[in-house]
Amino acid sequence: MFVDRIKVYAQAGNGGRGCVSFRREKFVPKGGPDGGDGGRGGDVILRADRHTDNLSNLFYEPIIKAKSGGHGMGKKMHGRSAPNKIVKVPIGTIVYPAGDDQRRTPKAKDSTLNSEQLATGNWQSSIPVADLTRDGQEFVLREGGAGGKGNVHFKSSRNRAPREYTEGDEGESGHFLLELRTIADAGLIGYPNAGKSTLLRKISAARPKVAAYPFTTLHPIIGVVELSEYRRVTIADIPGLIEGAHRGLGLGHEFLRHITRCRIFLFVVDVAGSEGRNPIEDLQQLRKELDLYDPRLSERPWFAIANKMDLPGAEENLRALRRKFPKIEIEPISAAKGEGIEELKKNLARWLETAPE
Ligand SMILES: Nc1nc2c(ncn2[C@@H]2O[C@H](COP(=O)(O)OP(=O)(O)OP(=O)(O)O)[C@@H](O)[C@H]2O)c(=O)[nH]1
Ligand SMILES: [Mg+2]
Repeated sequence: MFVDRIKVYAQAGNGGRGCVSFRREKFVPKGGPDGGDGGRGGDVILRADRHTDNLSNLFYEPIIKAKSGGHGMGKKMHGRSAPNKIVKVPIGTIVYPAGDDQRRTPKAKDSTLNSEQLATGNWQSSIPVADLTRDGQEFVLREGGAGGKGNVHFKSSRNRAPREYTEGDEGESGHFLLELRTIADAGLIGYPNAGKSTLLRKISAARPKVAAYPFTTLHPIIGVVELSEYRRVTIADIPGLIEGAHRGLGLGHEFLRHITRCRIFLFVVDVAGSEGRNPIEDLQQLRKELDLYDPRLSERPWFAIANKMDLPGAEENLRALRRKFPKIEIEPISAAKGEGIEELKKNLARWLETAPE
């Protein structure tokens, strides 16, 4: 199962209670107070992890709780501090507050957000508190409570046998919406059956399913492409788009947010028009869908990949496509036969070098 958006409830651990206790020793009739402090409650922490590719672990456990600290004990012993609860999330996870029950509003310093990184989407109005973009990056979602004080702290010249102590602080809690926006260098955009997954299999070790029916790919898949010994880039394959995708037709729009953070777009068309389609219309329609989804995405550098060059009619259609889009670089390939792939990789390196970060 692939989960890329989920609401969770986080509850950090409470601090342990301080202890009331007095020293009891032989030959020391009135031992002073020796109640220790409570331990700290555990934090709830999100950690970006490159081996986690979606949020499905939270689907089964949408309530995230950290343990409470231990109570203080006699002989000035501190209660045990609870371990932090660490939840692994995919790189590209964005965190939004999602409830009015939060015990504190997120502090400005919490925000790891770079406004440029947060391109677009349905959540423009809601301000995220974190954007986990690097492997191993952590975000303290909710802080555990501090431990209470034991009676050892309350001794004074007037009160030598204090019975005072404090409770531990409550752990913070609150609702959050976690949303994954895949981070990749390039995004493949095309109609169903254009051959996006076939291409990704050819140029990377990723193994998306390929089949001769539409909507074979049901969720985004990232492939790592080795351009040279020193240079590797990531490419995201998303489900096919159809006309009206921005309105939610087909698998639609749901998945367009996964290309909002790609630096360049690669539009894949079936240039042979093998399913009775017209590659020129396909490309125009795909551009339009992207623009309707978010006009800012239209400004991002884009290139076209004319796939299925091995089929009849492809050469002719390619010429027509080039006439229609004279300013756009169009790369002819046959993903199935592996033709034009090396040339495509070379161009990919160049396209990414010139694209803005
Ligand atoms: N002749 C020919 N067929 C191809 C080529 N590339 C892909 N195909 C075929 O086209 C069909 C669809 O390929 P996929 O890679 O699954 O297409 P997709 O764009 O990922 O499709 P969705 O996941 O449904 O959006 C499969 O039957 C492929 O074998 C090509 O270069 N030439
Ligand atoms: Mg596919």
